[in-house]
Amino acid sequence: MIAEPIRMQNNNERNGDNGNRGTSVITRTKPKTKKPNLYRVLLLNDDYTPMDFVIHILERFFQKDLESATRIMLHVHNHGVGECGIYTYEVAETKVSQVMDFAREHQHPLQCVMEKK
Ligand code: TYC
Repeated sequence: MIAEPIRMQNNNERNGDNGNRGTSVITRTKPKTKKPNLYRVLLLNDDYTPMDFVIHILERFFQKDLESATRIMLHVHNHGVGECGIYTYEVAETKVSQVMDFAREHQHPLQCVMEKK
């Protein structure tokens, strides 16, 4: 919770009557929380990217252990698409760029996309 000063105009404050008179500061006590928009980062299947390369991607960029990475890779292989993680916009965008750059460097056609939750 953040205490936020809010300037209030008193009843006795008149236009042109400046200085410090006629003002008060109150503090907001209601918790003001905003849920961030979240984005799924997805891997798409293709016929050419090696399974071990996809597992490596999941370990390196999505902090998956070998077992989770293998499970997600096989899910993508069998179903066409799978979730690597859920992030705020900027983090998701960075993950997608990192994966696409790394796949391109290694000349694999792997595709990574993000979608709003
Ligand atoms: N289908 C690929 C193969 O048989 C493996 C693969 C899995 C590719 C997941 C991409 O996102 C992917 N070598």
